[in-house]
Amino acid sequence: MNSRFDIVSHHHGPETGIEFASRDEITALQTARMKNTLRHAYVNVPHYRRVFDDMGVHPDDFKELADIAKFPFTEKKDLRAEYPFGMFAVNHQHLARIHASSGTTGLPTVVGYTRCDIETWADLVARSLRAGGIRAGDKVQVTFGYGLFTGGLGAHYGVEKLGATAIPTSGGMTERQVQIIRDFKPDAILGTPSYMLTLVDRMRREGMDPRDTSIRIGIFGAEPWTEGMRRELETSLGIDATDIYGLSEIMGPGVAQECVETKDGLTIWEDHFYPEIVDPETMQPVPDGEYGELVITPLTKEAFPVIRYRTHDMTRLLPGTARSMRRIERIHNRNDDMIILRGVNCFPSQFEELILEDTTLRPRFQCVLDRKGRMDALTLKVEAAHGTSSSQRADAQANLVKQIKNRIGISVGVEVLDAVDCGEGKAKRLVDNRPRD
Ligand code: DLL
Repeated sequence: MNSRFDIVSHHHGPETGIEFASRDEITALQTARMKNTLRHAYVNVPHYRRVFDDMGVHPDDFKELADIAKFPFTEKKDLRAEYPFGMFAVNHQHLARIHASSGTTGLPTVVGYTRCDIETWADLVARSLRAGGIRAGDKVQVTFGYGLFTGGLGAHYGVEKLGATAIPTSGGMTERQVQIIRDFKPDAILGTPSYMLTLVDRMRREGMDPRDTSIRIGIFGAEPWTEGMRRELETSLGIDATDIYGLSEIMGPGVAQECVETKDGLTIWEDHFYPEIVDPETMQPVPDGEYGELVITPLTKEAFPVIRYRTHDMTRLLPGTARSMRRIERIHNRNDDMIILRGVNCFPSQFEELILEDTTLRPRFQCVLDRKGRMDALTLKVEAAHGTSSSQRADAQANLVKQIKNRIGISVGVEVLDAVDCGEGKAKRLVDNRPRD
């Protein structure tokens, strides 16, 4: 039976299989797979042959994992330059699927999968969902967007592979989502944390107590969120909430997943991904435990091998706990959505923490950057809780301005509004209206 006890029970039994392999076994597997991947990229992707040759490195120069530092990084702009299919390592007749990442600027990044890549991906998502507490036989509502975004279909195939039942609602149509939660009685729900909050709000507006639903497990990701947001979702829904990470250039969801029995960061599935943390200034690898930018080399990709992909996600590597593979700490920020306001660096997640401290505010917010005269100005637009009076809002506004000044050290404008539109999928936290000069 699927009881909460089941989630932790395997803790007491013998632990077998790759998720519990020894460090030596993992290293040996990574080394062998890295060799193949470097050769595959060099032989089948003209970009990699060119950049390896330019740097004077050859796949044969890779003997042990530390040798990866000799090889070039891959940036999003390298993938864009080969738009749409120039980075694919197989012919089109071997492709089972194409996805593209949500275009932040300019062209989307296009990625491809062979049938075997799709199988691997489904296996890793199934493994992730299981680590998050979902079991075969559970009904799982998938609110990630279906389409070119990897979230919906990636999660969906994993749900089916696990032996669970997919309810593919995709994103949006909030009223209908709530009706489906009520009538189909899902055991688990997958989506972005910000959209889950929208669903909670809608349930309340319809007079439902979100704690009364059938949902036991929530697995959320695709955007940064905080421990405060976890607490809010867990208590308002009465669920266990864990974090799922991934990116389209590497695969999609299921690169790393938090284990429900420990909730202490995300286990990166090291049999398929080799993680490094680099100092974003020097681009040199740093030891485990130190913060920096996550760089990932997938080890088994057929259609779309990428070498040392710069994620721009800031985190650190930690030793394994619930699994023997290493963990990454929850990702709060990207080193490219950092806001620098009058010499002070700050991140949207810092505002979220402060907003969550005020019960008259909802953690639905957006940071708008403008240029006022010669100075940049940041305005935080944040949603008021239902039923707050105008004097409560004025107090919340003044208090937040003060808290941000005292604790983050910058002066910002705050607007407390009835509603803030952060988009339907990933919350869009930063709007940059500054003229480019
Ligand atoms: O967001 C894939 C995904 C779908 C992951 C569903 C998890 C669940 P992209 O659209 O390529 O792919 O965006 C990848 O989103 O580099 C991070 O900056 C951010 N991101 C993804 N998951 C998390 C997370 C998908 N759990 C980019 N925490 C990544 C923080 C996340 N940021």
